[in-house]
Amino acid sequence: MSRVFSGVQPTGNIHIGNYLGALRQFVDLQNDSECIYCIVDMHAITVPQDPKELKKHILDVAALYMAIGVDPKKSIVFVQSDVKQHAELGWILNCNTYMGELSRMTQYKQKKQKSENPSVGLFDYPVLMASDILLYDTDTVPVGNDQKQHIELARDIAIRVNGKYGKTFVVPDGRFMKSGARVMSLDDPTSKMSKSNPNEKSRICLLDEPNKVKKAIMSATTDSEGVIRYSVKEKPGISNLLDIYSAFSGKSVAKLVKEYEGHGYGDFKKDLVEVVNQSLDPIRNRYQEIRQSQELVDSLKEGAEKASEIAEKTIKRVKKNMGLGL
Ligand code: AQP
Repeated sequence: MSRVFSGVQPTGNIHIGNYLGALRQFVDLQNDSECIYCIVDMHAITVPQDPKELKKHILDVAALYMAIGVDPKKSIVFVQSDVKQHAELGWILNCNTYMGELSRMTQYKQKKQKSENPSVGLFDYPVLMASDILLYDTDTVPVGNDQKQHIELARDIAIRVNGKYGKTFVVPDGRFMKSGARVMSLDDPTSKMSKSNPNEKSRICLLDEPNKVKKAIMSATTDSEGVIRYSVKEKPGISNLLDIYSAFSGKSVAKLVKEYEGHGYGDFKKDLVEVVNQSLDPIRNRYQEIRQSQELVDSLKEGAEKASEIAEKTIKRVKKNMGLGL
């Protein structure tokens, strides 16, 4: 059985970009793979966090995992900082990664611009991500397109270590969705939808009320041509909405363009509101009950124990191959 690993940061409200790019895959994969899903709180602290908010967001994200259909009986679900081997392997991999490699990471270049005094952790975050993945002998990493460069780095590090010390790590592959791998911002469709955009109308969060979803979609940036056709370059706004519609409805973009021939943006957006709300309804309904339950905390504790067992085996192998410890 192949092994799957992925994680989401507990840094704010999970939006449809996170869902369509990554989370949706988590559910699809758990029937025929051994899945390990993490709430990556140590990644979250690469930028300042309020401790109370962080603690709350950890459980929020865990409850969302379950609400979308991740089943802790089928998959291992846990909080990253509860498994100490992530940090341990992180250090070891730091010593096998080059400054030049990390300096080329586009996400670091973008994020450091938003930070007055970027932390070493922000620079080093892709190495911690490589540790997360390599710790579990992962074959497949379901993520959004924005993580492609980080997956490449994890592969490069694995290949390098295997070359220097003998077979130590499984070399992982990224898994990207055909539709929804890069959902763009509703206010600026040339940049990706993101949790940290100060404009709330730039995104649709999974737990947004139906009316908020409606407002965000109806005010989404389009263009003055008024014709529904797909061209990311010429018409990024309506193309993004077509992608979102396609990802939620399962209809191809070509079919949607045909269906809406002769219709204006208003009709299209109204139908999109319906489609998105219908998909989010069951998630919103399940979420509250799960979030309040003790079972949530219990399954995270159990998940951390199972994850630690696997992680410890990898650490022992790494230390042996590298000549570390007694
Ligand atoms: N816009 C997106 N479209 C498709 N996939 C996306 N992902 C993120 N944004 C989009 C994917 O969601 C997963 C979890 O992401 P994360 O929580 O680790 O952090 P992120 O990529 O930094 O997410 P945000 O929302 O953009 O947060 P900020 O604003 O803090 O930078 C990943 O698999 C990611 O690819």
